[in-house]
Amino acid sequence: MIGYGFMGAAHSQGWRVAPRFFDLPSSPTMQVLVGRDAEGVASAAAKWGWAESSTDWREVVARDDIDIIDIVTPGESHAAIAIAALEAGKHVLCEKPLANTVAEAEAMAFAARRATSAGMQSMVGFTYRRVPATALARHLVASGRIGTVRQVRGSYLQDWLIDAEAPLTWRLQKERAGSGSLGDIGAHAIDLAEYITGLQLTAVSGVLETVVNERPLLGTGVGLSGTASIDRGQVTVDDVALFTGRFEDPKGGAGALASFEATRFATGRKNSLRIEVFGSLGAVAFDLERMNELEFYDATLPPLEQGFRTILVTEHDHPYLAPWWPPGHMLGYEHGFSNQVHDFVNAIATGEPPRPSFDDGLHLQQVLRAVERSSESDSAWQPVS
Ligand code: SOE
Repeated sequence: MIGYGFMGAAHSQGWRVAPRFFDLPSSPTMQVLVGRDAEGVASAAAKWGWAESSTDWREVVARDDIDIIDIVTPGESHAAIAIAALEAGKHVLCEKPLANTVAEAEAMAFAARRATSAGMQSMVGFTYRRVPATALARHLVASGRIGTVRQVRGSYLQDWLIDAEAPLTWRLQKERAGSGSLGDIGAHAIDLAEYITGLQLTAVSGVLETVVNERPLLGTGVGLSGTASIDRGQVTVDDVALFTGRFEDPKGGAGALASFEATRFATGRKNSLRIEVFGSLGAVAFDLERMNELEFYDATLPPLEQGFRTILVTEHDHPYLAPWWPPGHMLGYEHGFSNQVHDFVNAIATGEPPRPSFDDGLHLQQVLRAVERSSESDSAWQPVS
């Protein structure tokens, strides 16, 4: 695994726990954790259960005893690492969003297509597809229980940047993260809306806004001038992304409209990823802050009985639940990462390319670019291409 930040901790838990709950066709070994700071990565490796640590990802990617490369670094290094790993014959799991630009995503998708033909699997880490309630929502839509999709709402609301003095971390720097709320959390809302509806966005219109334009640099207690001033840096990404989208229409019509919000300034909303899909026969609604529940509305019931009802998605018939707990005992944020390991290791064993693929990641990158282009052109509609 390359990287050892927040996703390093989450993915490590997935690799460590999945083999102990799922009957995997082969059991992954947590061999090497890679990071830039030798001391930091060695202590993380010991803490999370990796056999070795290294500061040289190129050396690790070239090793014959390594089969899988899991990339959990900021977006700036996804392309270099993923392409080198695929060309070295490794299976690759890469965190979202796939890349910082469409050009990088195109190169990664090209390398992945070539590697797939050689039996190497690659997947993008949109783990909210691995939450039982979202997989159930997809099943209900795919089986026609809400009829034709008429309208979709997607939002991802957080509030960790409300404090204007919160430091300038890598997520606030375009050259490191590619974009701000749009690609970091808006990407999840887009991917989940497309996953649940089974439809792809074809055009978008939106606006991006940076609310706080400069922040204290990390770790600056004394300014460069030697005084006790705090060095400050420019925020070069969006804080708020608001956009509408048009879905494809399999029947050749106009396609359903969607509205999306992604923000780190929604005071009080800590991690509220919400998707609502409204259809001709019903609706489904999911909120990550209530991740074991799915709201379902069945408009085919007798009028007196109609109303949103809450499905507690903890039955063993529900996706991913069987290896975990008895009904009603709930799953958490971390289970999505073990469910992801299950899906990826099975894809490697069966040779069946997993979703989301790098091509799915490229499409998503094109949606992000279309929103950026729209915001730069007075919110004019832009095609996703
Ligand atoms: C942002 O704070 C963040 O960590 C995203 O980067 C993750 O993708 C999301 O799952 C949780 O919030």
